[in-house]
Amino acid sequence: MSLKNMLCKHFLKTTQGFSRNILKYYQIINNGSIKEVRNIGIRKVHTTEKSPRILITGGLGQLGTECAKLLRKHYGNENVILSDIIKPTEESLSNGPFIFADILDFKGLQKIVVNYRIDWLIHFSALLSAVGEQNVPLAVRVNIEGMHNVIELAKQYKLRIFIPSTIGAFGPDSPRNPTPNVTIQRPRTIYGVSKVHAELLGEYYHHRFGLDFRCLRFPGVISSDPPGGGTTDYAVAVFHEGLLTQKYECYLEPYTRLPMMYIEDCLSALFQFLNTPKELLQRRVYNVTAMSFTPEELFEELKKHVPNLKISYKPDGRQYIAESWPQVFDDSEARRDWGWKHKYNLEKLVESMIHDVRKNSSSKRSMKEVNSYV
Ligand code: AKB
Repeated sequence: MSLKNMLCKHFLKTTQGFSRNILKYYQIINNGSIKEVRNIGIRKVHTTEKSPRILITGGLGQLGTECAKLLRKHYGNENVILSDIIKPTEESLSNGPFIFADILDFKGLQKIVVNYRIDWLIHFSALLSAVGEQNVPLAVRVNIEGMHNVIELAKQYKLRIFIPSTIGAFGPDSPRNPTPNVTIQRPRTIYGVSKVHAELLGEYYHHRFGLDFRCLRFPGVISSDPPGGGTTDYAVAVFHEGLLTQKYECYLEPYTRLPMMYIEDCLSALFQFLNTPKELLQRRVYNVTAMSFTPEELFEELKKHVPNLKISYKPDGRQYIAESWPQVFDDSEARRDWGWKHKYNLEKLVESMIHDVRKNSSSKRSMKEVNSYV
């Protein structure tokens, strides 16, 4: 059996345990190219391979805790180390190791990688688009200097490194509907600039030093955990405030179309991509998305469940950011190369969010912050 064939088998083994998604089954054909053969349903499969030890930076942000839960299910609680500089809640401490890690402290990071024998690094630490504009020097430090530290660390210790990018890595000169994987990128926020920088440096380290750098450009991610300082956050805030008070004041215009994705799809993409054999990757940075909608379309869907919901609009600086971003994201390359497939459309997203937010109503304070942009 050729190496490529073995890797593909391993890919199926490791990703089959995940979610009810459908993965594409690939087969290596004679000339060495990879051909999609059929779709398979996913079952739980036990693999005998050693689990990677994974460090998650910025672990207490919107994606970290849920990502850790998912990875711990697959790789064991002790193999996934959540880290941040923020004080953790009881819940964040309950399922596995949590440690202090400052991404601006290179020596401290080295110590963690050595002491915990880290294999993979998932680097979530970043200031998002709206909050980055309010403190550009801090965004430069966290998003750019911090990224320099983790990428150098990954090179030194031969780690697989995942860094999320975003629709915010595009700008007003980019085609907006649809926005392909490779096109003009001239973002106008420091967040976007830092993400293009991460994409390019990661690709460079991959080609120059063989670094296993992987990056997905996410759309707005919608979860019951509050995001912190993004432009797409209205699509989370409306669930919290709408369900609590039956009213919501939106900071974007009703017609502002943006690509979006439910958290489960986001983590599903991340997990599947992290486990894709490198032979299947035609590139190191992929667009992924699930849907696109405007505030008006989201609120109409939500009103089916909350008929008395009152919406008003008061656009602020985030409108300018949103107007420079993709409206529809073309993720056909991810679908073609490693079988990406989303599960949640607008209807399912709204149903799931109502369920999640009702279950977890602890985030009222943070939602106030989401709506206070200067
Ligand atoms: C933001 O709005 O800044 C983020 C993003 C789309 O990257 N949610």
